[in-house]
Amino acid sequence: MKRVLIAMIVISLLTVSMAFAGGQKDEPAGDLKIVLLVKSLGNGFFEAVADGGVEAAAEIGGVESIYMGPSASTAEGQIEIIETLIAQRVDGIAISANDRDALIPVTKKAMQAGIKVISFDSGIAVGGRMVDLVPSVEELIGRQQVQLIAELTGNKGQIGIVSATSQATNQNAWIEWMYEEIKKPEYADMEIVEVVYGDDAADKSYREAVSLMQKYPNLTGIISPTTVGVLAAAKAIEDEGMKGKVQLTGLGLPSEMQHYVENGTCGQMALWNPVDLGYTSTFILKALIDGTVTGAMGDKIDCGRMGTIEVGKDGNAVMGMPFVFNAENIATYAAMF
Ligand code: RAM
Repeated sequence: MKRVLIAMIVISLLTVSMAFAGGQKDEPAGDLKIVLLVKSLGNGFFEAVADGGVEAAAEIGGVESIYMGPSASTAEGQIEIIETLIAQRVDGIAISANDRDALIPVTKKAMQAGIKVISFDSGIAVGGRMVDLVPSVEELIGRQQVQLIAELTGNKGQIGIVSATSQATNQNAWIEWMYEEIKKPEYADMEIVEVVYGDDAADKSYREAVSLMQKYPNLTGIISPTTVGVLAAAKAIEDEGMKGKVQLTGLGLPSEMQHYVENGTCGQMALWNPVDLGYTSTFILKALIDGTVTGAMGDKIDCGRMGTIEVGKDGNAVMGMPFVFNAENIATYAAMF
């Protein structure tokens, strides 16, 4: 159903572009067009983000929320879409970036054309966007991942990381903090042996998790800070007969991971609410489009049910704290996202 909706939105956007191309620019202005451009389509996390965009658009009024993304998590795919959006003269774009630097020339071009651009979830570097909305403090997310796996392995053994793409801003930042956290004396018997990249594709993440377990027969745990990766790793652990031997944590979508959290394959994991990310991004773009804020440090943006978000240094804005899910509480959250 969601896919059909996405296809319809894409078609409606194409129609808009054709109308513009046909020289009908003088028609009365319709709803503001706010695009949520995600790393790739087919990811349940981003579909929940899209739900938040639609919710905010309905609440604000006069806003059309448009969900787009390339078929694979590449910067090239996103650049191509942004070029099209510039030609279509949309009003705002919120991007979960596949590369923090590679998108800058095209997002600068978009901003010069009067389009408001923010990054969310996975950031674009300063200069390539007006605000960067992160779900939570990067340091806290990274350190927490190590703490969660340590509780499951008894602070012992070899840990592998199944990440998203090698260029992902968000995963790379969190992994840096994991390496910092693991330096603490309480983790003296625990080491990160390798980071592998599943590219937020289910099949590649699965294969990488299997290879990791084969390469390191004494592996005690996997951290997968991506919703696609952690789901694939859970399947791989069970298929390889490693349940109970290899512990698993990560950043997982409760609706996708409920089964594996309840049966103990993934003892505990964390995440924030992706619906809130799409919702908040839409409110931030609306304020930038209206000109009530510019994304400067100290700007306070009214974000509906999320309250006021304050822009910090370098245009950074932080949404909230991650939740931790375990067998006791996952069912409640699985019904939400
Ligand atoms: C995946 C994506 C996304 C990340 C989540 C945790 O869905 O990589 O960017 O925030 O995992």
